[in-house]
Formats: sequence, structure tokens, C-alpha cells
Amino acid sequence: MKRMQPSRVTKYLQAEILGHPILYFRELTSTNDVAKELALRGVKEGTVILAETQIGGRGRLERKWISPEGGLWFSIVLRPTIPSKHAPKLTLMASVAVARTINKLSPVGAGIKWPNDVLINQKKVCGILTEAEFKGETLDFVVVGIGINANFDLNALPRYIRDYSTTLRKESGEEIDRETLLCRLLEKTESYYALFKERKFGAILKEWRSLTNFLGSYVKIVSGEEKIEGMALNIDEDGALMLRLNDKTLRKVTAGDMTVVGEEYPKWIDE
Ligand code: BT5
Repeated sequence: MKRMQPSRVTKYLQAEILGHPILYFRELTSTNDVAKELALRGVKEGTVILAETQIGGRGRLERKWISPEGGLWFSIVLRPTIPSKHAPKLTLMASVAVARTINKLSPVGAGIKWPNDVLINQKKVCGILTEAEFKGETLDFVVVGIGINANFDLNALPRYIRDYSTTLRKESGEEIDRETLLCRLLEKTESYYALFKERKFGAILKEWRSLTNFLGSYVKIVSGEEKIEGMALNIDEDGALMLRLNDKTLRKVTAGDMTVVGEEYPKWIDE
């Protein structure tokens, strides 16, 4: 597998904040861990940590993120001056940037599944892990970790993951230039981040909604110890999922794993 050359990204990058600098490593435990360490030591906003492979890649709730060579594994340090409660919006922002960038480079029809997955043909091609560090009520920094299954053989993933996952190469039928993908993705993320800072999150949400197809479906969500079922109505301005439960009450869910059970709301519920 040809290694990435971060200098090729920087040379063509038309972003002013993100990707300055890009710190590149052959192998790391987790780009999020290194980004957090460096952020605590004061690296500037926009710093990107990029690794060819991760041996301790992480998903949410300390789940493993398998990161073979050929994927695009990186984290961005952001330092927005916003109240901490707004941090989850950055995950939504990143998922819109990823789906839009993929679709621009290759017409594979990438879409978003709440809260942090980008899918192609209902299979996961990208996961996003946003981690925030607080200073009292405000944020010190946020690390947005993005993992994209770009060019490796799906057999590199264990079977229980493989059946629900895909790669860009498999879906598009050709090798994706990871440097171009990273370059375009940083530019796109920067433009959404500018909207975010201008408090125009509504514009990002609108795009998010247009990239998702589960709204209006009946879904199951596992959130901590709790299992919640209902019709997915909408995403609110904080990025939380609004559900109509079987007893017709409304419920706002801020975190969890969602499965779409049916395209339509089961008839028996309205009977
Ligand atoms: C995520 O968590 O989807 C967030 C993944 C974030 C990865 C990036 S890579 C760069 C940065 N550095 C890190 O250490 N992390 C970030 P979650 O929704 O909890 O999904 C985790 C689950 O996805 C696992 O439990 C597996 O079932 C599955 N999984 C693991 N590796 C995968 C892969 N390469 N492709 C698809 N699914 C995978």
C-alpha cells in the first residue's frame, strides 16, 4: 500500500485553519489520544493528527475501531469558544462534511445515520468520535476524530464488523486518492465550521436532514441501559433525535445506537 504524503495535502490545501499543520505518523495507538495530548500542551486550532494505521483506534464507549493500512484515520483539534453543551453539534457538522466530500469525489450516494455514522448502501464507511475537554462551563478544546474506510480489503475487518461495513474502494470500484480526500474534507469541514462559529448551525442541519433517510421510520435506540422505540421525527437544533414513542409522547434522545426497524410506522401503534 502506497503511504500518504502529507506534504501533497498541504501543497494543495485551500483551508486557512484546518490542516495547519498536519502531523503524520506511520502508526499510532489512536489519533484522538495524541490530538488530546497535544491539545492539552497547547497546539493551535486546526492541527491535524494523521496516522497510516492505529493499533488502539477507538469508537464511542471505548469500543474498538479497526484501522488497517489504506484507511484514512485522523483527528482535528478545534478550539471553539462555545458553551460545552454545543460540542455534539460538531459531530453532525463533521458527518455532513464527510458525506458531501465523498459524494463530490465519487457518486456513491453516501448518507448519514444518527448520530455519527456515514453509510453507503446502508453499510458503515465512516465513524466519527468527538471528544471535548472542558474548562468549567466552557470548552477548552474539542478533538474531532474521523475514520474513513478508504482503500483496504474488507477482509481486514473481523466478520462481525465486515457484514455491516464497506469501503470507498468497494463502492466506487476504484482506488481513492487519500490525499485528495483529506484535502477536500478539511476544506469542506472548514467551511461548515465557519457557519458553526457564525451561529448558522441551522444551515448545517438542513444539509444533514437532506443526507439522511431514516426520518419518518420506526427505530430502536439503545442508550446506556435503556432501549427506546419510536418513530424518528426530526433532529433538533442541538443535534438530538426527536422520537414519537408508542404511547404518543415525544422524547428527545441525545446519545445512543440506532437501528431502523421499519420504513414505516407500524400500523398497530395507531390502532
Ligand atoms: C465510531 O464509534 O463509529 C467512531 C469511530 C471513530 C474512528 C476515528 S479514526 C480516527 C480517530 N481516532 C480514533 O481512535 N477514533 C477516531 P461507534 O459508533 O461506537 O462504532 C464503533 C463500532 O464500529 C465498533 O464497535 C465496531 O462494531 C464497528 N467498527 C469498528 N471498526 C470499524 C471499521 N473500520 N469500519 C466499520 N465499522 C467498524
